Amino acid sequence: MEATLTREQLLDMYYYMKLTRMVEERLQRLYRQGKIVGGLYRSLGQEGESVASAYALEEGDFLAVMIRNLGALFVRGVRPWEIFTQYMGKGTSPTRGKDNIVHFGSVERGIIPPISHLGDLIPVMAGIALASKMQRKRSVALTYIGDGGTSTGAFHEGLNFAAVLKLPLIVIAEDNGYAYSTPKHKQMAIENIADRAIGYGIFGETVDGNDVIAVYQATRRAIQRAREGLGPTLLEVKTFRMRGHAEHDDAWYVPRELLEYWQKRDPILRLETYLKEHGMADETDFEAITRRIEEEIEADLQYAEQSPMPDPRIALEDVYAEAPSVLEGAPRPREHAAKTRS
Ligand SMILES: Cc1ncc(C[n+]2csc(CCOP(=O)(O)OP(=O)(O)O)c2C)c(N)n1
Repeated sequence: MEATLTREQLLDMYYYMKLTRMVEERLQRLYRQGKIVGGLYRSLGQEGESVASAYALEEGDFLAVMIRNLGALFVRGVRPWEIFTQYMGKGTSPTRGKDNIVHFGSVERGIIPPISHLGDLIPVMAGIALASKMQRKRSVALTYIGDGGTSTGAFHEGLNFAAVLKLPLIVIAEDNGYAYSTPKHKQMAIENIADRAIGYGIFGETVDGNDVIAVYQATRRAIQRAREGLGPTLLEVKTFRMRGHAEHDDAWYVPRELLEYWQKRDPILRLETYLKEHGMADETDFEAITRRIEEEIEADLQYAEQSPMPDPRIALEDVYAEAPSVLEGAPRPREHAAKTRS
């Protein structure tokens, strides 16, 4: 690791990685207690790339995450209570219980809400980058895609469009070995996803995704090129998903040796080792950060647990149109259901 980051910045990234891991651990418990609405998708083992790439952004830039980029949201100012309430479908969640997981946006924080369809975020973020260019702003748009997602049509169309118009778009392609249970070699005939950049005439680079300093520096280079008008970057990060696709998947298809190999390259442990070897931090510092996170999580989880489930009437609010007048004075969904049952 070649350092250009200060001790404070490195410890800051450490905090965000640890926060991601500990929040996801709590989510796992909530999932097993049956308190989560829907599935739980963990980023265990790949927290580093999300945190480091988002950390490289500046105010005014735009970010859109996928299910395994919780760390990037935290860097942008999202707090654990927002994640807990989202996953629990509570009325106090950012989407007021209308959606779950990381499917929410926040214009003030430059967060564009994601879409479940793999690949579709690339043209959306190309559009955000186009708007930035047309308004002569310095903003860049950054988003993520898994190795499986890079085989979709939308990914190719979006990236090609961004390439032709030289848009300030940065796509982090995560090679985490598997797209659900499909190993990478069964869905693409190349070793490095970044090689695809050649086909679009854009800059491509592959970095060690579990080395936060390397990811941060590569993202900074991509941002600089984007701001200089040199167009998009396809930045590939090599990492590994240490759990199944979601909590319902026991990942039986992943060989144990592969997990052991990546366990030794855990991004959090690696940063700890780096900081210790360079005399920048010791166990006491790591413990203090962990304690701080524990307290933050406790308070936020308590709030989430005590939050009410959403009022069904809000399903008609914040949609594209006002509720049709025919619904005015109509019985509320629950009253209506009670009436029709009797
Ligand atoms: C177009 C499309 N096809 C299939 C799915 C279902 N699906 C959701 S996640 C996933 C696997 C994604 O693998 P990858 O892109 O490698 O990301 P990872 O989960 O490894 O981070 C699939 C098949 C989807 N959401 N969209």
